[in-house]
Amino acid sequence: MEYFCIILIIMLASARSIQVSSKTKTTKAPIKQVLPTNATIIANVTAPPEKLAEVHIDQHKTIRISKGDLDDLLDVYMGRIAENAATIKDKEIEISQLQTKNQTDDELLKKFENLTQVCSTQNSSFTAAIKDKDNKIKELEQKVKIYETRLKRKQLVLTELRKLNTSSALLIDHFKGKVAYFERKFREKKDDLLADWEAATTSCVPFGRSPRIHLIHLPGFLPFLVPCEGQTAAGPGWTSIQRRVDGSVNFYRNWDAYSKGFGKLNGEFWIGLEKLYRMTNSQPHELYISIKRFDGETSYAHYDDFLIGSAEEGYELKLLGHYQGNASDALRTHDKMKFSTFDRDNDAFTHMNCAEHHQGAWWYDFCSRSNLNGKYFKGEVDNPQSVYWEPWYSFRSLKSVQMLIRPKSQMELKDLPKAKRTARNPT
Ligand SMILES: *[C@@H]1O[C@H](CO)[C@@H](O)[C@H](O)[C@H]1NC(C)=O
Ligand SMILES: *[C@@H]1O[C@H](CO)[C@@H](O)[C@H](O)[C@H]1NC(C)=O
Ligand SMILES: *[C@@H]1O[C@H](CO)[C@@H](O)[C@H](O)[C@H]1NC(C)=O
Ligand SMILES: *[C@@H]1O[C@H](CO)[C@@H](O)[C@H](O)[C@H]1NC(C)=O
Ligand SMILES: *[C@@H]1O[C@H](CO)[C@@H](O)[C@H](O)[C@H]1NC(C)=O
Ligand SMILES: *[C@@H]1O[C@H](CO)[C@@H](O)[C@H](O)[C@H]1NC(C)=O
Ligand SMILES: CC(=O)N[C@H]1CO[C@H](CO)[C@@H](O)[C@@H]1O
Repeated sequence: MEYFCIILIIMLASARSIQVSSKTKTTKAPIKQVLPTNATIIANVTAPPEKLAEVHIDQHKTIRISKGDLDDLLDVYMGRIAENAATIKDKEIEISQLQTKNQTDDELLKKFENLTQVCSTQNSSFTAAIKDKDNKIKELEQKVKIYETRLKRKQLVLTELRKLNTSSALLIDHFKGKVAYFERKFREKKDDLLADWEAATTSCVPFGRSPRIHLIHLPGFLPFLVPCEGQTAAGPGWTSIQRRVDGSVNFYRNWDAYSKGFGKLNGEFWIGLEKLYRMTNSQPHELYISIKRFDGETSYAHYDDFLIGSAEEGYELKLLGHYQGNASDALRTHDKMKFSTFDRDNDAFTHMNCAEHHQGAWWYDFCSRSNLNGKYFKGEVDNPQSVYWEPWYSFRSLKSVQMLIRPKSQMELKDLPKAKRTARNPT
């Protein structure tokens, strides 16, 4: 160090043009101001000064330097200078590099800023997107909740339905049972009906004393119901064809009604002329009429033949047979007469409607000695419109009447009353 300082002093003293670049930064600026900062100039320093130099270290010491010494020193010094110049160059490069770096830093900063901006833009867009997604998630969650509630409700409904289903299944079982029951019943009933149908006979004879309503089946004619009568004085196997008991049924009816029949089979009724025609034509029949006054007296009229003509024949009373009884033969005058109603005047009178006159319907001739389809009076009256049997009780109203028929052949076989009658007849 000491040696370097000495060189410096020499240089300053001997040649002012020689520039010295110190390694310290403090000396750099003043040198720069004086000398151009170019290493090439420094190279020119190589030119040695002509005179020798004397260096006074202090008052007592003086160092004499020879030219040769100086040259050596100069060599060393020049080497140092070159080194320094190289260093400076390095520094300059470094600085310019730094400057470029500053520039690149700027760019980087800008880029960073740009990036930041881009990032923040992206961030905000991402944030927005996230918010959107969040909202959508919330929406979905709400929807899920709604669906959950709906599902719960559906499950409840399903449970209810299952319950209902089981109860319906029970009901169905119940109804199946019922259906089976009714099917069985129907089969039984059907069998009954079929049995009835097959057993249906042409008269009440097979039912004997059974006083029930039975089915009668005549060839070529639809089966029909009739009240069988087996418990009167007339004996068993009779078919009731007309009954008057209380006036509950109106008997003042037209031809059609008398043809078809009307009333109630277990009360007052008229069986119908068409049926009478069919029955009495299927086989020979007998007729038994029983009548009763309001005072309780009874009587009967029995005819061993009874045949009614067809509708074309006006349901004519074609056969009446022999009379037998204690009511007297009031029907005889009506033998061979056609039936008459107020709207079908078949009577013997040309200027009189007997049905109208007697308020009934009958085999009227010059009107009538009997009027069993006449007007019913609830008490005894003397009235030609009433239900009367004139030879027995004049035109006085009767309390009850019943007309019965029975196939004759059956009578021969098991007719008990006939035996009695024949026994009683002589008396
Ligand atoms: C330094 O010297 C070189 C040639 O040696 C020259 O090209 C350059 O311009 C000089 N620089 C200055 C600042 O004088
Ligand atoms: C670096 O750049 C900034 C701004 O761009 C500038 O102010 C500064 O002087 C520069 N530094 C150098 C060493 O060039
Ligand atoms: C920032 O980046 C965008 C897109 O990457 C580009 O268009 C724009 O020029 C950039 N700005 C700067 C200052 O680098
Ligand atoms: C992104 O944006 C959100 C909200 O806008 C903000 O809180 C967050 O700091 C931002 N992040 C960055 C890295 O910019
Ligand atoms: C309803 O009941 C029937 C018969 O019991 C059964 O077969 C069916 O699966 C049931 N349905 C439901 C939805 O439970
Ligand atoms: C007619 O005969 C029946 C039966 O024999 C008898 O019950 C009735 O009292 C008799 N009536 C008269 C009026 O003789
Ligand atoms: C390299 C260089 O610049 N050399 C110069 C040194 O100084 C002399 C004069 O003193 C110039 O002639 C050289 O060109």
